[in-house]
Amino acid sequence: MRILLINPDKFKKILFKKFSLPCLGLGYLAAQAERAAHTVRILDMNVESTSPRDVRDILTRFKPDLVGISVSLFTVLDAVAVASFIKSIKDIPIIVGGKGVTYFPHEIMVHSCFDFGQSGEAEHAFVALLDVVSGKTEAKPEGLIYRAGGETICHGQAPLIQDLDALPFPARHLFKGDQFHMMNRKKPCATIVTARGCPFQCVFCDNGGQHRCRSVANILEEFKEITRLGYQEIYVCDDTFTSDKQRVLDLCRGLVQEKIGINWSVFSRIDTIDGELLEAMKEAGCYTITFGLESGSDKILDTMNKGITKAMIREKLSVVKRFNYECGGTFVVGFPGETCETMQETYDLLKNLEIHYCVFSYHCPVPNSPFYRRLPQDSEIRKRWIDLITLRRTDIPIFLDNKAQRAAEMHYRTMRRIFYLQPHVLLNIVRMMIQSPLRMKNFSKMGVWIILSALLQIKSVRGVLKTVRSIGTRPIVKPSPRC
Ligand code: B12
Ligand code: SF4
Repeated sequence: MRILLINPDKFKKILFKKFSLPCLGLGYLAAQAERAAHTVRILDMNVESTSPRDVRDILTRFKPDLVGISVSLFTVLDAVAVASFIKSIKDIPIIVGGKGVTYFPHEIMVHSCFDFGQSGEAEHAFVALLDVVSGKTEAKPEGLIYRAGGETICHGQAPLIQDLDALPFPARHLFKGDQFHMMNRKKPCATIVTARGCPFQCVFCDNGGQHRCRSVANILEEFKEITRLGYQEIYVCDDTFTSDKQRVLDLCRGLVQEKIGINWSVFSRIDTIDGELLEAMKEAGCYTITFGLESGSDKILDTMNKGITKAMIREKLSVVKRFNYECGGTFVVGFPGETCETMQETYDLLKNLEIHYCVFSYHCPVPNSPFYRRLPQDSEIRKRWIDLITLRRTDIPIFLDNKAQRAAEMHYRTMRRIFYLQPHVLLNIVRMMIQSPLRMKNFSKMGVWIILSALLQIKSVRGVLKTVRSIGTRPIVKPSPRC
């Protein structure tokens, strides 16, 4: 069969090349389908310029017998738009998969443009489903979602894949465009997953538990393949790369012995690193580590079940500094239970924090996280997610009321300002830019974009003057509306 796999986004012509990482999930499905002798094309609308006419052209030229669409919790609207457009041109079966389907199998099927859904990690199930659609077999794979007699039927739960080594490597030859992210020194950048799930259980995260690791030999093979394909960097997508120290030490030893010589970046937790590990990773090519720091308040860290403390953050970051890594931290904004005191503790931590960049994200009560699982069945948050998936509303259910939203937004802006307006942070950013022409270009583009979008939001000349004046005079720490 000829299969078109789509990572949906808005229909648009991309004027400036933007950064985005390859969609590994589709790469894995494509590899599995190619192994079963199917022909695959991947359309990543996040990376490729895609107008409706482009989709029409692909349908005419590639002539797919079937379309597979990846639906995250945040892309239902785009997925429905592209699926409906395809259906209006050609009546071919459309299968959806991804987290939006796994968490809301019944709700996603209210959209009649989708013929089948497949929940969970779908490498095996997808190929089995292709056999069902092509009429080779009637045996339905576990996790299949379909309609019969006006009802949506979920055929059990797709099991998690235990033997990750048995999977073919993602079909990277099908990825198009220069794929890279904001912090890359070089491009193109490949992504890799060396383990799925995570051994920890932070309450705001749906990736905790069900941790499965690939063998070191298998990962080394993929590093070699990526280098052979001409990629210049690797972004390791594991949730907590360093959770098994011995595995990482063995991998680093292998990378050095085999002289693979490619730079890579990882996500980690500060309680899983030490000097020995950091030294081995540096020697093996790792140069950026992003840690989930989340908050400067021990009380909030405890409520999050994060298993780290403010003192631990400072102590471990000073060890990281010794090895000269580029180091980032992620923070959660607006976690339930925040008070003026806990926010102030985070502001205090952000001052003189030994890291190069921070990423701040609003707390999002994602389905399947421990936080979400504790909500009552009839909670407003659950209802709002269902409204999002069925497109009765299109706003992501982060805030339930305006007061909480205003407080979180103020907290967000204050954190960003405190961290990024420190001279040593600005100096570090300049150093990071100087190290790489690619970064210089990206950071400048980002700067122009921020200024342009800020200007577009200001409706009058008076507004412009007021904004410019306030940048100079606003106190760095502003009390939130809740205080
Ligand atoms: C790389 C990455 C990105 C890349 C590429 C995204 C992509 N489409 O692959 C970029 C930079 C674009 C990105 C953007 C965002 N990301 Co992101 N990203 C990741 C990361 C690090 C790895 C994803 C990955 O490759 N997983 C491995 C593959 C094998 O798994 P998979 O994609 O789920 O695919 C499997 C199944 O879902 C299924 N499947 C998937 N598609 C399909 C389609 C069909 C037809 C079928 C049958 C099956 C199927 O089968 C696949 C193989 O088993 C994850 C963290 C993680 N470790 O997962 C975060 C993560 C997925 N991202 C996250 C977030 C929040 C975002 C953003 C919202 C960030 C933002 N504020 O903009 C956006 C949203 C983008 C979007 N379109 O949804 C969250 C999602 C939280 C949640 N519960 O939904 C995660 C889990 C990080 C985290 N811990 O918070 N991201
Ligand atoms: S936040 Fe990170 S460490 Fe915590 S459960 Fe999720 S992936 Fe694991």
